[in-house]
Amino acid sequence: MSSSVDAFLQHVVTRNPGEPEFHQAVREVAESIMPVVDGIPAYRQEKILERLVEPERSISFRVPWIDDRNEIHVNRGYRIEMNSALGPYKGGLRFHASVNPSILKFLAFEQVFKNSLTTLPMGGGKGGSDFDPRGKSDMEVMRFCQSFMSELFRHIGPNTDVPAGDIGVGAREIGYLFGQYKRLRNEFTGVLTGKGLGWGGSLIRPEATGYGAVYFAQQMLATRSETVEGKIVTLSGSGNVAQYAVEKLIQLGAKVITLSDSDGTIVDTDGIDAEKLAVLMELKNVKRRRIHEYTEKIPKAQYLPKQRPWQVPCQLAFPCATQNEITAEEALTLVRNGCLCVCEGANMPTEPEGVEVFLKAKILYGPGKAANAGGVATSGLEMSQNAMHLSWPRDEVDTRLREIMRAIHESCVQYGRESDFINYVKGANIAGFKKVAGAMLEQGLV
Ligand code: NDP
Ligand code: 2IT
Repeated sequence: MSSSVDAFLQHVVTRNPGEPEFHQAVREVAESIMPVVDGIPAYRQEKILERLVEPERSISFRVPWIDDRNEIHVNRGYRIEMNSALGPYKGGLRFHASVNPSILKFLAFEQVFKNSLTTLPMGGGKGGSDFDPRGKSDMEVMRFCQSFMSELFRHIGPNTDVPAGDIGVGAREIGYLFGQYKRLRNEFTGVLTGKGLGWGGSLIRPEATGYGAVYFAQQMLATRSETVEGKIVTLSGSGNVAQYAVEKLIQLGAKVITLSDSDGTIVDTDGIDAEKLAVLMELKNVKRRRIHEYTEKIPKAQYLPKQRPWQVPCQLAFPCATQNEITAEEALTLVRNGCLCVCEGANMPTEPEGVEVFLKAKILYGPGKAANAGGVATSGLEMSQNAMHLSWPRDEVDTRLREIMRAIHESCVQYGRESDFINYVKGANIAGFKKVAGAMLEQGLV
């Protein structure tokens, strides 16, 4: 690593102690972009890097709520407004027991570059709470969302900051959050994305992250004259991103053989077909149950408690659960088993040493900020439709999503091409950075 990367990281670690995920995300970007920064004096003079790692605004608040037994709970709510050089802050809300400032800052930081890659006018932000939605009733979730929005509403708006879903925040939560915002502000605006289709949501938004990741994999595979068709796929997670990645992979003729949650993995060597996917969706989205129950409906599938899917041999791997879910050892296992493409539906799912393994093996490795940008891109399309007070047909949104993923891939190739392979990490970081940095220079010292 260059001494300027070392020195910069030292600065970031000293200013942000105890935030390992944030340090990890900054390190990866800094390693890619430092040669660019070193080559342009204005970036140094204007302290572009130092400004990029300092959120424009960090909001933290108390979220008290009452459960069904009339017991009071107190959670923490956050919104990190990271960078607005390219547009209003944009990024999801995560409700998960593990949520803390480090995780949200890493996600907000990644979001800045991801949103830049989409070419749509969106800055970067992220928020959420350490509230654990698991096992909560609809009424408890509603009361929590109402309390959360009772503070958040004063910080957001359709031209200021536009939250959306992430882990633990889907259509149900967006509905409750929107209802409370509308009530407090007395206005019906596109302040959140991922809304219901009947009240301002966009067709394809639920599908967009998973579909987009598969479109990105298609682009990567095409550089080696390969396709998705006929490939054996392992995939982690079983939520929004995982479900629609599976749907698209099935449509394209791939054989997906795993799914997981934080308790374990199911392996279905016959392949998950459309019918089994419908079973999974009912299980997860309607009944809100755990993945091991898949084996009750499909007895031939095997459940591996406490295990992740990566020891199961595959040609394509789609991590779609959470950060740091592929270690260096697991990355080595994937490569040794013949995996030719890892496409990240989740944010930062591969540990840095695992990324090294993929880059060294020169497999097709699509980092999250490029590969999963289809979700936020389609949120951007939802914002456009809301601003115009109209809605585009499904095919039109899907065509735009495909084109955005193709263009992101092209940017990665432009900035990531090395003598004998495409380094998508470098490509995504440099392409994302250049646009944000350019806008920051033009907007002066803010
Ligand atoms: P969901 O809440 O719908 O699903 C999350 C899935 O990941 C669940 O299967 C969950 O299992 C699993 N998971 C969550 N936390 C952990 C953990 N600590 N360890 C193991 N498994 C875990 O979320 P999404 O599908 O929306 O998000 C998945 C990933 O995709 C996240 O990294 C998110 O940031 C990223 N992403 C999401 C986008 C979106 O539009 N929704 C856009 C771009 C990226 P369990 O039920 O056991 O917690
Ligand atoms: O990580 C992400 O890009 C998201 N959770 C989606 C954000 C959005 O605003 O749609």
